[in-house]
Amino acid sequence: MQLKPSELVLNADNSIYHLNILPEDIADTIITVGDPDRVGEVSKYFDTVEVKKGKREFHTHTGTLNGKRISVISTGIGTDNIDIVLNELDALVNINFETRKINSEKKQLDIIRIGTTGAIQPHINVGDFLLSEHAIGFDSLLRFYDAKHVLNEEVQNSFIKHTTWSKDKSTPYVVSCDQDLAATFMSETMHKGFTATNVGFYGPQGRVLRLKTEDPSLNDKLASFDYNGLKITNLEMETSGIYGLAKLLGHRAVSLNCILANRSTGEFLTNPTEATEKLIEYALKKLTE
Ligand code: R1P
Repeated sequence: MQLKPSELVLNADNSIYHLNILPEDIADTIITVGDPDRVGEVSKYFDTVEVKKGKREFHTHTGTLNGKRISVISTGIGTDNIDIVLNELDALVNINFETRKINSEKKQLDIIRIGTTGAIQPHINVGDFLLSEHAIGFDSLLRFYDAKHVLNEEVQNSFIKHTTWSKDKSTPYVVSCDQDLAATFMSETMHKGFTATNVGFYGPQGRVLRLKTEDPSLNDKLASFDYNGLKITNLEMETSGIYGLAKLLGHRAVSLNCILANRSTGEFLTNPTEATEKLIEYALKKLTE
């Protein structure tokens, strides 16, 4: 089947619509970061940089480090952007842009998120690193796909019951990292976590400035949820979408987080840039050693 121009949208130079890059511009190992400024903070460690392209919040640098070809791409904030980034990355490697047909042989990408997050358990300190073994999405992204086979409905249903989750909000979904890729980044200093992916930074994460939230005790309920020892550790805004779409598309994904805030103690790291830099160094070392 040939994909119509309205479905597989390409720019005049045959680059993919939003990411604005060509198939040869990306490596098989992709680091995603939220902040476009963080792309350079990662690629400054590369030995060579061959590609620097961008459009909107999606900036890409591709280069090599210790002989390994790596791309770093900014996603901006939120799972709506993750829908664009994951689908367009997959199209770049698994669809022929000349014939507009899906390749019979599929390529698998390794996708590593280097992001920031807020912890909700008191024992996780600001400045610590956390690998999301699982994620629960409060966004509805995966609900638009035929995705039931990659979701953990048992944990989802137990969570809905525990929190008396309102039906007016989308049904939470539970997804997991790729265990083999995750093993590359584990160490004694890395927390293993269950990450909640929210659709916003304020109300959806229980932050009250001037607006009341629908459930003032939501963060307490998240922190007290316990499914056979599996507890929710932190809040951010991309991981569930990355894990869900990566699994559906046949890619491996892992989300690494630097803890900038602890919502249960009220702390926020005084130097978030320094802490994020340490996670970048850690991730690049593990990826290339
Ligand atoms: C909110 O400030 C943003 O920071 C976190 C959240 O997931 C959200 O994208 O991650 P990044 O620092 O990777 O963007």
